[in-house]
Amino acid sequence: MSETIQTLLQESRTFPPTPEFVAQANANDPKIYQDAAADPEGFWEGWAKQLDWFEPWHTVCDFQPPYAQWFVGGKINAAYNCVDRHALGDRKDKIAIIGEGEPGDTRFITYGELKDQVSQLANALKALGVGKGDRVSVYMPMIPELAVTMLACARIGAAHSVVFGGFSADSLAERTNDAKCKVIVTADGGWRRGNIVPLKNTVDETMDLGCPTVTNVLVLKRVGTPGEVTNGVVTPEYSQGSWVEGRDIWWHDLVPQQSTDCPCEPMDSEDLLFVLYTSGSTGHPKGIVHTTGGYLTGTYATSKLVFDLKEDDVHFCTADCGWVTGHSYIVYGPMANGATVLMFEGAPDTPDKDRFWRIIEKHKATILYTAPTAIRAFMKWGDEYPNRCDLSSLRLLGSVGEPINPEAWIWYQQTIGKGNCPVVDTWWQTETGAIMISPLPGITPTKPGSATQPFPGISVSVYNEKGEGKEVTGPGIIDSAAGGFLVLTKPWPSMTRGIFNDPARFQKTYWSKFDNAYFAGDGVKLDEEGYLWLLGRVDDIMLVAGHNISTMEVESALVDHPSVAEAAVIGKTHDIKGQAIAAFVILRGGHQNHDGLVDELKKHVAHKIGALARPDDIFISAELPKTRSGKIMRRLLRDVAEGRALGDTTTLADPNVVHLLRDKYEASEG
Ligand code: 6R9
Repeated sequence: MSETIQTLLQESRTFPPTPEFVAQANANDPKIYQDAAADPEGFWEGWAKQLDWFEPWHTVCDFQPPYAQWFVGGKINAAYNCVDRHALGDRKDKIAIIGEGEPGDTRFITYGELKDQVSQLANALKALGVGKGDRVSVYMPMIPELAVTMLACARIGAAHSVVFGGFSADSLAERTNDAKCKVIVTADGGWRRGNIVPLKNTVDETMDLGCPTVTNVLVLKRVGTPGEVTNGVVTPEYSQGSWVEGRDIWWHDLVPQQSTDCPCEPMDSEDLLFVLYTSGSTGHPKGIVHTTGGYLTGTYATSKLVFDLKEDDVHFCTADCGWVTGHSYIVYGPMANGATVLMFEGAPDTPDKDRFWRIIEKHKATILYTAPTAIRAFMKWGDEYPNRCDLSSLRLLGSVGEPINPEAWIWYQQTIGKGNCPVVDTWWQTETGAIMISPLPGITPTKPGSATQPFPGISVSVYNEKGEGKEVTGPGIIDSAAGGFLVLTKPWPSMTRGIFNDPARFQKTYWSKFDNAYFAGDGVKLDEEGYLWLLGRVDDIMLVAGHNISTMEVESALVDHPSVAEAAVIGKTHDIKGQAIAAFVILRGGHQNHDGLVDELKKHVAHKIGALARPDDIFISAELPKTRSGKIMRRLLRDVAEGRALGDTTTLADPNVVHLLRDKYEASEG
């Protein structure tokens, strides 16, 4: 981005916290921002002290860019903090995990039971030769045993590498080999839209590709054999894979026999807790490294303040543990707080499009944390689904994963929150470990579409191309509006400690654009009141006739039109303008394409942003190419619009979508 973003979002609605919410909020004094800004290390140290340590640290932070160490010299165990300290205290009989299977089978696991289950699995892993410093691949459905496995690894000091169950054998092999995992923990299968995801079969294919470091595959029985019945739902035919004697071990043959006694390994604050692979724009995935003390401190503090976690909350984060959101806001953050978390195995439209709302009603969930892509799908499906369920237990709503357009924000706040729940739009990354930019629900007036302000103790800088810029440390602590690159210059406890076995790539990807500063890859705009507006990845900024326009602004304007459910916008090479705007649009339920609609949409964008943002092409489509975590792959849409061969499609949730879309697009071009 060579110049300031020209077109600012025209969003002026603000929602201050209600007095009732403020009165009970975990954070309700704005002074927290000033105090943290004056002494960030002291601020974080205060949070670290709320965790249980075996030995104290001698140094709070040692920052040698690009690496930081936190709570140096301290000894701690993440499983102890997430399980034992609750099980040994007042929360022994409190529900830790509510597991909602897709067939509707429900399990309730108390902290006391969780301690036993985690310990037994930890002993089983030890029996398979896994110890401190080893790595374990985890390839499981979203059921309680996934969290149990992560915590069992943490208990014995082995690092987990969770691989989302939708990934292929190639992806699992690449990640398993990069991390040199000793064991793969999996299940026979998982439920998804009434079908079985054949996890064990994929692990067999993975092993056939060659995983020389893997000695055993531990297999949980989840779906059983075809014809078996779970909660009235019959397991359909699926590929069960084969059984390799000696290598494959059933969970039920090994784990329940183990002792429920397994000491927590005292880990160095800076010992590896997990590796989590994220796809890079090029090349093979990056193994993002997180260590123990700092990561736990960051996720603990943000869970408590951003979600306002209380003893009676039921926290429903809809992410899969294959993504960082599941690591930080299903497992480590909420459980370090002793919260009750919900884990849902299936799809939001199975058996019907009201599934999330039924789950909230059934378990009286109080906090919902989901992604804009899901919210837009719900809008498209129609209000009848949430409206037929009792959502009155909800008291706070969160969003993560992408910029949330104001229309979706308002819909979420009104249709799901009934106007009574604060909405926290949280910006962060796999690499940041914990939430970095977000409202504090008892303090921050929100603006739909803005992630608002840095979390206390976090400084965000908005840089121009030359690395000049402004630092934002709290509400209003800036002097004028600017737009540019989102950069973090000060260390924070949960920051990644690098890319597994690839320090050069770490330096190059994040620390080379600006001196001694972490470049997040996102564009951001700062308004006059010090609010941050995330604009998406910088590769998603278009340069149209000399103007910087973010794809997200145009998408927001399109989704603001009553007939549009979702939009993806790209810059398409143009002889005169440099780039021209092309949009792919999905209509809302009940709306049909008709003569004049495309023109109406173009006018709508011109009206909302300005004539320069008027799209040249609008293509009405049934679906958009998305990654498995729901992010739109604009790179592929550029290939479609520019008539190029499609680039790498392996990270797509459904590669067919983009092929179909290309065929239709080309047909429409005639
Ligand atoms: C937690 C997670 C990180 C990227 C990030 C940004 C986008 C996430 C956002 C957001 C705008 C938000 N992103 N939250 N953009 N507003 N509230 O999603 O991690 O999968 O590593 O993705 O997601 O572009 O850089 P990860």
